[in-house]
Amino acid sequence: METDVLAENRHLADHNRYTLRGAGVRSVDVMGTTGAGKTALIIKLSKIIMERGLRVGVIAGDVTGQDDYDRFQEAGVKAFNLNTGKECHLDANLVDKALDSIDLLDLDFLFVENVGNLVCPADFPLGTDSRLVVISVTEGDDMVRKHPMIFQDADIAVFNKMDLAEYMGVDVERVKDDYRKLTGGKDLMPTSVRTGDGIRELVGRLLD
Ligand SMILES: Nc1nc2c(ncn2[C@@H]2O[C@H](COP(=O)(O)OP(=O)(O)OP(=O)(O)O)[C@@H](O)[C@H]2O)c(=O)[nH]1
Ligand SMILES: [Mg+2]
Repeated sequence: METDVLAENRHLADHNRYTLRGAGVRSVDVMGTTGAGKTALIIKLSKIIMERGLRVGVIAGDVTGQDDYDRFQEAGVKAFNLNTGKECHLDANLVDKALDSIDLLDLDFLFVENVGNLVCPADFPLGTDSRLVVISVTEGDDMVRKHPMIFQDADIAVFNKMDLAEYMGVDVERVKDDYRKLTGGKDLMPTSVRTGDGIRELVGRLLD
């Protein structure tokens, strides 16, 4: 039963990938802990990407409500609201339906903000070109050790709220080291949406 659901999701993810690439839209699934700064980070990245002349859109995924959708719209980022009802993750079927109502020829880059947690989204690829996972120093320094699956699956991992690291007493090097060991040498990307540190490097990774 579970295998069927995951296989069906993978099939629909392939379909979404085909749709997005066919329309010339680059896309990234933004996963991460609740409150790690996914919305704030996407707004910051979108502004820089838009300054470079690309047209950006965001699917704002949440269990319920439109708080993040409103924030994107207020920040001038074209957004589409997507509620899961009670599920703790987006899936390829929900994204497929959302893509039906989006004029993809009007976009060059699409962010998909997933529901905030490090467990459920891991098993459900959406068909985006890449997957990004965001954690922040306010969750402590053991997130990579506790949730290896999502970090193994993601292409890029971001450690946000670096401006607060000192106050939180977080051992940043330990987290970087955990991630390096888990992924066979990949570098965790430290960022601060507040100060802007690490943001341009991240844009570079997303657009390269
Ligand atoms: N100090 C500091 N605060 C940040 C940073 N990034 C985000 N925040 C704040 O953290 C809070 C949560 O940020 P959001 O962008 O809503 O986080 P989120 O991951 O989208 O949260 P959910 O969608 O609810 O899972 C907000 O008050 C942000 O202003 C940062 O780099 N430094
Ligand atoms: Mg959010």
